[in-house]
Amino acid sequence: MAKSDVKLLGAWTSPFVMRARIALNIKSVDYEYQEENWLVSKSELLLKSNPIHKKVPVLIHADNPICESLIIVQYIDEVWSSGPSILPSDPYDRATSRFWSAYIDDKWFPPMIAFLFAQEEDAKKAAIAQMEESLVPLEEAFGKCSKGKAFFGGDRIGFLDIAFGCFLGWLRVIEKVGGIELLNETKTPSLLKWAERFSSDTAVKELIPDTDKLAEFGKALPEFGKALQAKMRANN
Ligand SMILES: N[C@@H](CCC(=O)N[C@@H](CS)C(=O)NCC(=O)O)C(=O)O
Repeated sequence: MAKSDVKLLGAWTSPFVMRARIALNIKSVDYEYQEENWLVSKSELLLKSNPIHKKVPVLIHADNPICESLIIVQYIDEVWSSGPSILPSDPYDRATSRFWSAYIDDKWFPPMIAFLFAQEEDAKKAAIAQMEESLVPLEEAFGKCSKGKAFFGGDRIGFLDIAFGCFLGWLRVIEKVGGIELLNETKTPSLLKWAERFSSDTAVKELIPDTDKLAEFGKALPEFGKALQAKMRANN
């Protein structure tokens, strides 16, 4: 596949974009990468390729846009079947992976983004409590999905590893600025060790942004959240 046939519209701060990039790395796909500054302005190509949500990532393959990170990962897995599989081969394991990936987006991501957008200490505290709560079932799911192996996906990184591991950069920022340990020996010992393994995997390690650089970017988010809320109120 020629490089020009595959293009990814992304943003270095986006965990969702990282999902697509890890999947492309696992399959050794050569691709063109276009960085979008989604906080400030969006390219014509992004608006044309994802007119519904206007969000990154968008994978453009042979001129066809594919949107939504988990759909992109599944697409990559199906199209580049020569590399290692990302989704489990067993239908029940596949269904379980999809269930937990939806759980991550429904239960982990909302308090994570609420913390980053929060302006008040109380809102931050509430978000931390919700993040901690959401990690407990995930620790248990790791035991079941990994079947005693290194990753959710078994011996190597799979769908669920990508779905949750993409958030480790922001998780570390929250741990640092919040002075907390979201992953710890007491409540999430398996996830704590898994996070180390995941972050040092060759398909991943160059993609996780530096914690301080990401934290610096994070400082703009509460202001952005305010503007976003004002825009939503104006539209109602
Ligand atoms: N559910 C989407 C979420 C993607 C998303 O939220 N992308 C953010 C960057 S992290 C974005 O492009 N935001 C632009 C906006 O909200 O206008 C996915 O999984 O791809």
